[in-house]
Amino acid sequence: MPDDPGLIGQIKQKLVESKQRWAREGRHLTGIQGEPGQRLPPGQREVKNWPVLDLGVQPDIRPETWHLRVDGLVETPTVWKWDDFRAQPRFQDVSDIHCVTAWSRYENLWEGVSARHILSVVKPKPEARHILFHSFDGYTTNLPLAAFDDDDVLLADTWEGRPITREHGGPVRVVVPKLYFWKSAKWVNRMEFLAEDRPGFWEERGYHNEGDPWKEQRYS
Ligand SMILES: Nc1nc2c(c(=O)[nH]1)N[C@H]1C(S)=C(S)[C@@H](COP(=O)(O)O)O[C@H]1N2
Ligand SMILES: [Mo]
Repeated sequence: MPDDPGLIGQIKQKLVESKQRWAREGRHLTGIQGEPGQRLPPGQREVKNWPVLDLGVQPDIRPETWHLRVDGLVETPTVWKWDDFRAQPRFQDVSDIHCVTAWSRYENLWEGVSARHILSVVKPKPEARHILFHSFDGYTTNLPLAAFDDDDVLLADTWEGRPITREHGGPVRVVVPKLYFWKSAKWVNRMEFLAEDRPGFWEERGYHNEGDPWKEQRYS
C-alpha cells in the first residue's frame, strides 16, 4: 500500500478501471511469437514522441527533498539523498521503451546510476530473490532480482542529456528496458528486497507478473 493514503485517493479511478478492463479483454494481444533478434516486439508500433502514462498524480519532488531508501534483505540498508545519489559512479545506456499500450520508442539515452552499482553497495542477502519498487505517487511494481541485475538497468536522472522531467518521473526513475515500461517506476523512492515475490500496483490488477514484451506477457 502507498505510504501516503492521500495520494492514492487522487488517483484517476476511471483510468485505472479502463486499463483493468483492457487486461481482462486482452487488448493489444496478437498471439504472435516474436522472432529472435527482432527489434519491435509483437503488437507494438514505433512512436517518435514520448507519451506520458501514470495514475494521474505527478508528485512534485525537488532534488532537496528527494531520497531513496534501499532496505529489506540487504547487508547494507542505504538511504541516499540527492547529493549522495549524484556522487555515485555515473552510467549511461541507450535503449528502447516498450509500453503495454502498444507504443515503442527507440534509442533513448539514459544516464544515472547502474543497477549493478546499487547492488554492489547494498549487497543483497542470499535469500533475496525479488524487489518491490515504491514511488512517491504510491505506485509499486515488482521485479525478480535477476531482472534488475542486468547491464542495461539503471536509476536514471537524465534522458537525452537533460534532467528527467516531472511528468516522466523525475528527479529519478527506474529504467528496465527488457520489460514493458510499467516495470520502470517513475518517482522511485524505495527499493525493498524480498525473499518472496509481491505483486505491485498493475500486477495486482491483471497485468502479467513478468512483462516480457517479446513473449507478449501483457496480462496475467
Ligand atoms: N510511479 C509511477 N511509475 C510508473 C507509473 C505510474 O503510474 N507511477 N506508470 C507506469 C507505466 S504504466 C508506464 S507505461 C510508464 C510510463 O512512463 P512515461 O510516462 O515516462 O512514458 O511508467 C510506469 N511507471
Ligand atoms: Mo504502461
